[in-house]
Amino acid sequence: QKNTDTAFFGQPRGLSTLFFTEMWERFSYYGMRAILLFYMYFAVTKGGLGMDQTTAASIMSIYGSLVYLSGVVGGWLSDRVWGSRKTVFYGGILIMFGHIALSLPFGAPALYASILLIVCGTGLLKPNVSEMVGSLYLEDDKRRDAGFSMFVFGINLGAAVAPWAVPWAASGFGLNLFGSEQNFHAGFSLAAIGMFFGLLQYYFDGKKYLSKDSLYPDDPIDKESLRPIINWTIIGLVALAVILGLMAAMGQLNVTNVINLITFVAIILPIIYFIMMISSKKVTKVERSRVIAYVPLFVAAAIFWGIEESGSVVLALFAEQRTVLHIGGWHFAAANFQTLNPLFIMILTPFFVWLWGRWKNQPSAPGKFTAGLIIAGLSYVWMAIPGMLYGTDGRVSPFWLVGSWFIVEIAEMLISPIGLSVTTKLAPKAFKSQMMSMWFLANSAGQAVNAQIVKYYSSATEVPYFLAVGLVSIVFGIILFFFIKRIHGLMEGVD
Ligand code: LEU
Repeated sequence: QKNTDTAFFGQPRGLSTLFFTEMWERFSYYGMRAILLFYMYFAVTKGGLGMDQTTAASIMSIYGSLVYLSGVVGGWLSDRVWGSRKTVFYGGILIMFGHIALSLPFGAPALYASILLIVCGTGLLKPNVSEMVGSLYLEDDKRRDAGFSMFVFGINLGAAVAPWAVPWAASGFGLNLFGSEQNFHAGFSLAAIGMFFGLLQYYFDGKKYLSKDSLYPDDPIDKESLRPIINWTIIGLVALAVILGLMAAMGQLNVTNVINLITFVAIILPIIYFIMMISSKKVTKVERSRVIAYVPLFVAAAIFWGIEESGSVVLALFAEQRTVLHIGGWHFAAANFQTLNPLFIMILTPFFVWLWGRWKNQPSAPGKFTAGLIIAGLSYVWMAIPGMLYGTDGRVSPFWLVGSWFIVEIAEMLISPIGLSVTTKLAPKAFKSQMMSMWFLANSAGQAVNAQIVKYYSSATEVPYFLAVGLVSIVFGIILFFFIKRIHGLMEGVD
């Protein structure tokens, strides 16, 4: 049974359940990420783990990559085994325990356990909570787009509040609980509590307001099809164990090599998906053309997300090491800057909704992607300026960061919502949910590349780093420009 009720600001009541679930989940995720980088590389005397900065930066990126890579499995489990309602709930539980692990003083082992739990948990929760938003509406319900906009607002609300709340907890709630030092575990506890609120609300309200359909898989798997999948899973796990075992035997089982391995998987997986879809017999000629059109958009999205997601790594390092944090009587934590990304999204979204609603001959999706890539590149070129003007030894105004985030969020407006909707429209019938996973895989691939390149970032190298990465994005944007018409043609009528 579908909802026609209008109890939540004109939207079905179930939207409020999903809104708050995702708000709290994102609160916990982005709150944790805001302090995690510093927790990893700060000295032990300052409450950190004392890792070297390049390893910490690389872990941040590969972690981000894995979180969206695991959605492939999460989406499948929901479609074929558990149904979305349970899958989301299990995911939330794993995420909460992931944050609890970090709230305990168990150092690096707790860190790796937490990463594992949150990667699995987010893979179960994130794609399926979005999928449930879509299924609140009947096919022709005109409220769907507005519903998604509200949902995305919830995401960013959680993401914007967390970089204030979590560092505040880590610093002792302004009560000087931990002296002048930080207690990162207190911060991670707040993330765990946030996810707990999300779960509580999801469980009780979900029972009342979410449809019974969501309790069952859409396309339940039968015993026969299950067997080969179990076999392949076992083969995969054995292969993984063999690879890790070989690495260990050769004395090569270390963080760097595990990161390299994951980078490889995150890049190869979408390539396999593309080959599979393009060569599948279930895909019609028109659909095949659309998938081919999606390839350059995917690459563009990966480059964009690479820059966007580096905000919690590269720009976070810049905030900590190169920015004046005392302004007037105020002292900011470097982690607070993470609020700027979601804040600008909330500010800019209404303007762009208005713009797309009014602009008659607006550019096609490839056109918007072109502009997005060039603008994202400019947000990096912008960050090269302070180093060029004042050198890289001292500290500069935080407005450089504010400016960079503002610019990159304009790019996000041109790529994120547009990409999401074009992904659904270009999806072949037989690969609907896989295409949705592809959208997250673009982010995952971008962050996997980041895990390799952030190693070259430091204050000393910031100018060439920002220029080089920024130019790659701009140059790719320019190349895309010359193919806009061709790609649009391949899209076969999709705008
Ligand atoms: N900022 C987005 C979120 O957390 C990123 C996603 C679209 C990959 O939801």
